[in-house]
Parts: sequence; C-alpha cells; structure tokens
Amino acid sequence: MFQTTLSTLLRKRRQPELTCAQPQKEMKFREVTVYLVERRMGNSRRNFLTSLARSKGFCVDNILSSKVTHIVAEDNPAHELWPWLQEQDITDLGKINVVDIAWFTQSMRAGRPIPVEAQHRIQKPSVQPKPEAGPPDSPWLNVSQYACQRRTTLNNRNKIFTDALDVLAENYEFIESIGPCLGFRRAASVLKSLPAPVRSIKDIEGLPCLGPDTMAVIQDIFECGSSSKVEEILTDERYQTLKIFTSVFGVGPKTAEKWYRKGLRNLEQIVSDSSIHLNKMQIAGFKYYEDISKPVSKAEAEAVRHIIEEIAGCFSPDVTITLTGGFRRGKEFGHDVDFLLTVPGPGKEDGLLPAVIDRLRSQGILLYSDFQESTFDLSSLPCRRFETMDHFQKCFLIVKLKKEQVAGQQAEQRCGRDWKAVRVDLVAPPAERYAFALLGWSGSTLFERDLRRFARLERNMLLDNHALFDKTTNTFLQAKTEEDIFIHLGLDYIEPWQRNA
Ligand code: DCT
Ligand code: MG
Repeated sequence: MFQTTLSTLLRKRRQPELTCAQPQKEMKFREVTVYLVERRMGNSRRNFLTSLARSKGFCVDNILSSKVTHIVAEDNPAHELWPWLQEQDITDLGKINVVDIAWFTQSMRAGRPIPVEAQHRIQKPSVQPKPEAGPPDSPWLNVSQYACQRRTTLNNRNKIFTDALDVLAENYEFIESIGPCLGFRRAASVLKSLPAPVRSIKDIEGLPCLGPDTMAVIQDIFECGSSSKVEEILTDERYQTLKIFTSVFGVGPKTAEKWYRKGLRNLEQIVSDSSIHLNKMQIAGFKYYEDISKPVSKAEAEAVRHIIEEIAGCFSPDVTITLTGGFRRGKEFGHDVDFLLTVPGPGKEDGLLPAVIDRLRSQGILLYSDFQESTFDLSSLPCRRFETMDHFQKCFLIVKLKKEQVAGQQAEQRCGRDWKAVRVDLVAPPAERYAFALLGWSGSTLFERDLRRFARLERNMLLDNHALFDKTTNTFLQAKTEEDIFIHLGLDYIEPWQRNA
C-alpha cells in the first residue's frame, strides 16, 4: 500500500557520466547553435551534455564562433566568464545569448530550446569586484547574513554541502531543537546563494552563518567525500522512521516521535494499531498517501489552477487567482499547490472559499477539506511571531485531478485509476492586503523568516503576512505591490525566482 520507501524519500545518487560526445545527428532546431563552455564544467561533463543535447536534435558546436547563438556556462561567475569570452575575439559577441546551465537543463527537459529569460542570462558585469575588500582568499565579498539580501536561484552549485546540512537540520527539527536546526538551515541557505561551487574551505572563510559545526561538516566532505556525522544520521533507525512518519499529511515531529516511542516503525503498523487515534487530517493523509507523497508537477499545478479559476469565476467574474509558494519561485515540482484568491472591493472575498469548496464537492472532486474562517482584524496587528499562521480566510484541500486534465499527460490507467489526489492550499485575503499576503505565501520559509528578522532588527519595523508596521513612527506602511514593501524596507527588490533561500 505505501510504496514510497525511504530510498525514494532520501536523495538519489548521481549517475556515472559518459566520456566522449556523440557526433551530431539530426538537427531539429536550426535557429539555435549551442556552445558549451568547458572551463569549470570539465571535459567529461561537457561531452555528456553535448551528447544529450544532440540526441534531442540540438545543434552543439565545439568551436566558439559567431555562428553560435547560445553560449552556455556552468559555475562561471560573470566576472570570470566575461573577460574570458572577450579574449576569444568573436565578432558580434553582443548578439549571442550568454546563459547559465539552467537554460540548457530546462531546454533539455522541454525537449526544445526555451526562450531566454532574464534569470538565464549571465550579465556582463558593469564594474569589476574590488579585490581588496573582504578576506583575502574568499571570492565572495559582502554576502549578507539575511536571505532577503541574497539572490538565491534554484541553481544550487553546492548541493553536496547543502544536502548534508539539510539532513542535520532535519534531524534537529525531529527533536524540536529549534536553535541548531535554524543554524544549519541558515548555513545551507548561504551556500545555496553562492554563484559558484566552493572549491576549498578557504573560499568560505568569513562568510556569515557558517559556525564551527558547519565548517567541520564541510571539511569532512572535502577530505572524505562525505560527512561521517551525516552518514550516521542517514542510517539511524530513528531518523529513518521519523522521516517516513512525518511524510504523512497531518503528522508533525511530536506525533511521529510518540509513535516511534510506542515501538512502531512503519506505516502499515500505524494503520493496523487499534490503540492509535488518527485525526481527520491524518486519516486523509494515510488514505491518499500514495499520491500526495509524490511531487506535484508544474503541469498538474496549472491543471488545478484551471479548475479553481472556473469555479471561482462563478462566485465573481472579478476574482484573480495567483499561483504562489514554490511554483512562483520557479520550482518544477512541489509538495502542494498554493493559490491566492482575491476579489477587488472591501469584503468582496467573504464567502469565496466556502463557495469554491461546495462546488468542488458537488463536482465530486473534493477528497478532503479543512476550511478556516477569517479572523483578520487590523487592530490586532502586526503579529510578533513568524510561526503564527496568518488570519486570512483559507483552506487546506485534497482534490481529485483527472489525468486527462493535465497538459501532456495521457489518460493512462495507473493502479486502475485515471486520477491523482493533489494537495491544494487556497488563501483569500482582502484585496488591500494582497501584496503582503503574496510576499508571505511566496516563500521560501527561510526567506520569509529573514525578511521579518531584517525588518525588526535593521529597520525597527514589524512585518507579517498582513502588514508592515513602522515602530519608530507608529504607522502602518501601505503597499499595493511587493516592490512597495521592499522599498519601505530599503531593500533591493528580489524577484520570486531569487527567493529560493
Ligand atoms: N509560509 C508561511 N508561513 C508558514 C508556512 C509557510 O508564510 N507557517 C509560506 C512560505 C512558503 C509558502 O507559505 C507556501 O508553503 P509551502 O507550500 O509549505 O512551501 P513551498 O515553498 O511552496 O514548498 P513546496 O514547493 O514543497 O510546496
Ligand atoms: Mg507549496
């Protein structure tokens, strides 16, 4: 019944790489000629990526000439790449797209060259970084301790370290040891923001949030290829069991620990133990475990959006629906789909979510719902605690998504079913609170936490999902857009796809 085992919950090992590139065969996309920059990428990876692209009909040239339309580089900071490109003496370099590997991998996934967007470009630096600032050997200068002052894309160049630190953080989360958990999360987040892989311990000396425990883990990985502390946790029965238990919707560390202490070790034992009383959320969590423990794809999220749009449109033609959470940050997969629903005009959102829920039910596609009425009251704001859920009208749902509704998916039969259960969160803030709600629900959790911390410690302001309050002047600061909030905080605007802290 529970097919998701620990091995699928834990990260997969990298596949071995090919050593010699396939020759060019059929060219499907004549308007695109790719050149892969070997420096930092390495010869074998370059060969592997060349073969991959050619097998998909892309033209990949081994020589950098003005015939090339896309120069693709991996782990090359702009201030290193651009001087090198300029030395290559190519005519019309300015007309060539200089892009990060993310453009390449997304194109491979799409099976066609995707349009180049701002986040793909490796911009020519306008000023060279000053070598005299910062620790002498560290290539990264002025990295902020606040995630909201760092740009963190999904292109994590230090996965080997951040995966290890995330295991340590998670292990502390299971024992509800908040301090050390946050310490490792912050360290991982700093490494995720770096524009290139860490090559030696010297590279990261002087960076914020990297305490002695973190440095020891990184040192271990440099010396032995892995951290013995992390390996120990990964093979620990307690960690493995808590990881499986907390993967069930509605099961947090406290409940998981309670079951573990009872001697229970797998999900079958939980459902067959008559002394265990499951709440409504957990019953749904077990019932739909096979589906909702699997990632939700972007195409599935879009299909859910269509359903909600159609239904909400019956409530009011003016309703707007915004995809938030990880998908707004550019993720291809998430554990759920988060939407913000708003209707212009004061109080116009009243009754919106109950109407949506009723209609999902009458269509026979509502598998679970937990509706929370709005308790929003501006006079009780802003709230000091980050962990507190916001007070907007919201609901946590499980809906039945028909495979035929998902773009690119056949109505295949899987386990005798043509549908998949998907977790969906809907939030309906008043329209005038939209910017704050959007910023709060876009995440990531650590980015949000640091925005609030920055507001409090650096600006004497209180920020939450409802409002921004200036304690110096005792006033609420108004905002129509996320940009307005960043301006109030005196922060450079960080795009959603740069908030993957
Ligand atoms: N959030 C928040 N307060 C909380 C929990 C979450 O403000 N107590 C924000 C941060 C992220 C956003 O809401 C959506 O939450 P999740 O769906 O849990 O996160 P996600 O980034 O969308 O992750 P996933 O892609 O796995 O769904
Ligand atoms: Mg989400």
